[in-house]
Amino acid sequence: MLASSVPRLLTRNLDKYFSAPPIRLFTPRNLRSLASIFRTFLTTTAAMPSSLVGKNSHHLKSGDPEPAPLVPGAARIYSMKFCPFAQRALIYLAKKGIRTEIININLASKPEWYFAKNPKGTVPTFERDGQVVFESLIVPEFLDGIYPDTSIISADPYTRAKQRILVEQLSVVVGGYVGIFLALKDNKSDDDIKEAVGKCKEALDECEKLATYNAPFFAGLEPGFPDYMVFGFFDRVWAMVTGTLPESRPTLADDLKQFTVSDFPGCGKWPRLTRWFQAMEQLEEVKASRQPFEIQKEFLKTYAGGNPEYDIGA
Ligand SMILES: N[C@@H](CCC(=O)N[C@@H](CS)C(=O)NCC(=O)O)C(=O)O
Repeated sequence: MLASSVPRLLTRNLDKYFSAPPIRLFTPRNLRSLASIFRTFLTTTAAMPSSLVGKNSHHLKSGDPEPAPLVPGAARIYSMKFCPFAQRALIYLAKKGIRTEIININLASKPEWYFAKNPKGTVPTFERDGQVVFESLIVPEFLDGIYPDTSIISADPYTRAKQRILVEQLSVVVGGYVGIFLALKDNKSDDDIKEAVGKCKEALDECEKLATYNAPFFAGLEPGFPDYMVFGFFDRVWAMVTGTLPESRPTLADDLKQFTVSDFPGCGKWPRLTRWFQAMEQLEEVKASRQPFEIQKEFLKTYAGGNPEYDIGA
């Protein structure tokens, strides 16, 4: 009885199945959705680090041919592995998940064709669909304009203005680390270097006042434009005062003990900045833009020695 009812049940269900209206896969709506998924796949990726392709590619130099033209919609950034200005754009592109080809440029021997894209010969320069934009504070604005779905710059004029002011104020650290760098490069005396380190500490003191305990980031509870624009500068201070300098001038150990590698710049003197730096280091977009400490440190040494090795660690 039971055995005979099984085939009947099956046939009934099969009948139901075959009498159902056919599933139409290739409707115009489905095709549109598929095209959109495919487009998204081509231009963005969910895993942020992989949206940047060629971060450690060889730096192109004078005499090297220009890379092949881009296909429509594809993005490219001209960069240098250790440039904090280029890092602004890399963090931004990674955060927005824009699949971007990185072409590294040897800044000590620039390829001739590069000046046609950027007459100043600086990095970063962004390129897409024949449009070429340089200057590290203008590139992010352009990126938000052409990829508005992932806009980072605030739409509120007051917030935007305040954040730009913060970027200006925090950029004081550039003078801090460049001062030390130049003193090393010119093989200045320990006293001169101590003075440069003192100025760098003053710059960090100023930045410490700008950070708050209310929020981990300069933009608030979430990282934003000011955080992304200045991280590279602090990253260089970190490599300089906790790596390159102590190794080059062990005699300065006392002057450098406030800085620590593990909690940069150092909780004792700059607790808010330290919290900020540590929060930034955890972000995928920051990881995607960054070079490891050892490599940064070694690069700065070659740079201060007058022979920058851009391909170090590649
Ligand atoms: N104002 C430029 C500065 C960029 C800049 O100075 N980048 C450095 C590398 S970190 C550079 O390209 N230097 C090459 C040169 O000046 O010839 C920007 O914000 O994009």
